Amino acid sequence: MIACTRDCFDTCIFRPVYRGGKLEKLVPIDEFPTLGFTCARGVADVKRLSSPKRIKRPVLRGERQQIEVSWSRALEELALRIRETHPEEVLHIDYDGNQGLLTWYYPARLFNALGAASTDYSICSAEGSEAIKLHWGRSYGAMPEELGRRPVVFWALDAATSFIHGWALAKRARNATAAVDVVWTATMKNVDLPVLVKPGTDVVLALGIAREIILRGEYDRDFVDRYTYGFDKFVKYVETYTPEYVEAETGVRRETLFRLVEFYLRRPVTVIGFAIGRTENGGEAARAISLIHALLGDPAGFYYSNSGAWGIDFAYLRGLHMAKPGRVVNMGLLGSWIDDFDIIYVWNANPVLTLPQGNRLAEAAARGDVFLAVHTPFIDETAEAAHLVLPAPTYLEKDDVVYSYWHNYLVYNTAVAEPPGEARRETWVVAKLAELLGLAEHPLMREDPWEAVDKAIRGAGVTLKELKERGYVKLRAPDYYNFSTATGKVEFYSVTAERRGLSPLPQYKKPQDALVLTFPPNPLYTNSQFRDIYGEPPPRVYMNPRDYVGDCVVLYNEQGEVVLEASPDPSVPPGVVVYRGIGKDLRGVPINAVARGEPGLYGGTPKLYTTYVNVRPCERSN
Ligand SMILES: Nc1nc2c(c(=O)[nH]1)N[C@H]1C(S)=C(S)[C@@H](COP(=O)(O)OP(=O)(O)OC[C@H]3O[C@@H](n4cnc5c(=O)[nH]c(N)nc54)[C@H](O)[C@@H]3O)O[C@H]1N2
Ligand SMILES: Nc1nc2c(c(=O)[nH]1)N[C@H]1C(S)=C(S)[C@@H](COP(=O)(O)OP(=O)(O)OC[C@H]3O[C@@H](n4cnc5c(=O)[nH]c(N)nc54)[C@H](O)[C@@H]3O)O[C@H]1N2
Ligand code: SF4
Ligand SMILES: [Mo]
Repeated sequence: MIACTRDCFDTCIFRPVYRGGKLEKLVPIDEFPTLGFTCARGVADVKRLSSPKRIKRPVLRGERQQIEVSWSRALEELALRIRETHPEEVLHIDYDGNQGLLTWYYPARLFNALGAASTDYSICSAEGSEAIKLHWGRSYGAMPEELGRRPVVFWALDAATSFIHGWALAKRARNATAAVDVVWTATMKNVDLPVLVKPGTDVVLALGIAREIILRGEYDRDFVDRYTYGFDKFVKYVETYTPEYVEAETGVRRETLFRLVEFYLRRPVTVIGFAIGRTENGGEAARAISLIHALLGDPAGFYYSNSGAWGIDFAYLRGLHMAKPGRVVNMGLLGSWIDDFDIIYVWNANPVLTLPQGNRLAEAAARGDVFLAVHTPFIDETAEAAHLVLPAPTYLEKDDVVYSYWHNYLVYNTAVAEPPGEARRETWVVAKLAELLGLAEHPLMREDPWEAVDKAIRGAGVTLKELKERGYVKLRAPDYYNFSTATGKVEFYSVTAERRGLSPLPQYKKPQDALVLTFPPNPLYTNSQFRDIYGEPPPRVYMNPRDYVGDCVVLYNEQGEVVLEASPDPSVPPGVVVYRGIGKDLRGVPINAVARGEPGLYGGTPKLYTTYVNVRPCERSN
């Protein structure tokens, strides 16, 4: 068996099919929750084994030329530079290009043993997770089966595009569905109750729903009495979130609000999109939405990320029980710290394209201000900018252990193909580097990577041996009644937040009255991957006919500007600009050159999806 390791809710499980001893295709298993189907990317991965973008040998780039070098030469070059640099001026950037425990997590051990700097891993879901924890003491929620059992609200999530198995479960069950979004996405167009909100105002809508449930006396008194703290203060607080105020701020009319309230009284699951944490007031919205389920007495009623539900010890894999990064930098603020580093080592991520102002990383590397090394299976923008490129196997070419942030199946991935050329896996590379840096005897590096995995998954109730024998194991559902907050209860009024100097109740700050650039998902790509198969995402934005100023536009703000084709599109409301995918403008500048990097208050996630921009038509030179 082998599970897709992409940064994706579904973590599809496949059975490999060979022909003449060679991998022919991957067949999605019929069992729950893969259900015998997959996406356009899942089927393309076999083709990518021989993608023209594959890297087969280490490459060293000088000012004028690039040469293929041996692994020993490549790693000696890197080690020499690291030895000459203060550890805090060495930064590693890694994210979820491959979710394997050995591929993503374990290699950080080397850098922690060294005392190097790390990012805060905030780009995707941290804001929502930390926000929800302020009230619940945890951020995990509903098990996958629930999506087939109950009505579902997709809040800030185009599930039809980015979460196809969750979407299929809800639709096949023929239960009622609702969605809350700022754009008429595929999901919005295909649910029973679509609710269009103005960007960054979800917290007002959620508190308005809470007020109405309380007013109607429809909350679960028994649950509130036994398991919650601060209900009275919450009741008082939401008083001002009247239907009139909700309509004025969010644009949601009273009748629609009431329909959504009635929808909630049917005890749906809310799938809270990670996206919410990337918006203005996003952490506040995640807090407020999760509290609707406290009113309903339904502690498994929302789903955000289940990563924390399985008991996998990610910190142990990264060696944080023994060593800490010398410094931690926020992913959204790359522009502000890039000059502080001499060496940046990247794996499992494409920060030049995917981080706000990632273009400045490429610029710093081009100026020679930073030495950039990248370990990746494919040439991407970060590898193009790098001084040292190291070839990695894809997930089909190495054994690993893979978990899902949605479903509770842990998978032992057995390699189904041979790595090309001299591609070497991540654990091998950090072991070699450790030798060259004199860290091979450090206890973190001495522990065999597989032993580390075995220990890290014990909390999930399974041993590596058992997992390997069985291929995959269904993990137990977590305890929904264990609230590790300051009061040990679900905190409507968060003492946990108050003790940290944060607001105990969700706050609302009016978003700017400006055009908002946002990023609904593209079905052909997972973040920046699969462009070698499907080409670049079109350098185009979609705008409401009211905002449309011509077929070529410049979007600009204090970060910079991008030049894009534009199309009028009535499924985009006035005031919103949509770009689908993570790509580049007409000149090849990353779209994220204008992205908002300002971090959220709780988990530091950049407010990328509420990027304020100005627009002007392109100047034609003919
Ligand atoms: N096909 C595909 N699937 C993917 C990915 C991909 O790139 N392509 N990426 C994967 C990754 S890394 C992640 S994190 C998840 C992404 O999943 P999420 O980030 O959870 O959600 P998305 O499906 O990308 O949709 C986000 C939605 O939020 C809406 N939105 C923007 N601003 C606001 C706002 O202020 N309020 C509300 N209510 N909605 C708003 C957008 O219009 C969009 O429809 O998907 C994963 N799956
Ligand atoms: N404009 C805009 N920007 C965004 C977003 C958006 O919606 N719009 N979404 C944001 C979100 S939610 C996320 S999660 C981030 C994602 O940001 P990233 O994690 O940087 O994006 P990916 O494209 O998933 O990662 C891709 C890189 O991982 C590498 N990789 C893949 N498999 C392996 C492997 O087995 N080993 C090694 N060593 N490397 C591997 C590949 O080289 C690939 O280029 O982007 C964020 N940025
Ligand atoms: S990208 Fe997502 S839906 Fe597609 S194969 Fe991978 S896990 Fe499945
Ligand atoms: Mo993400």
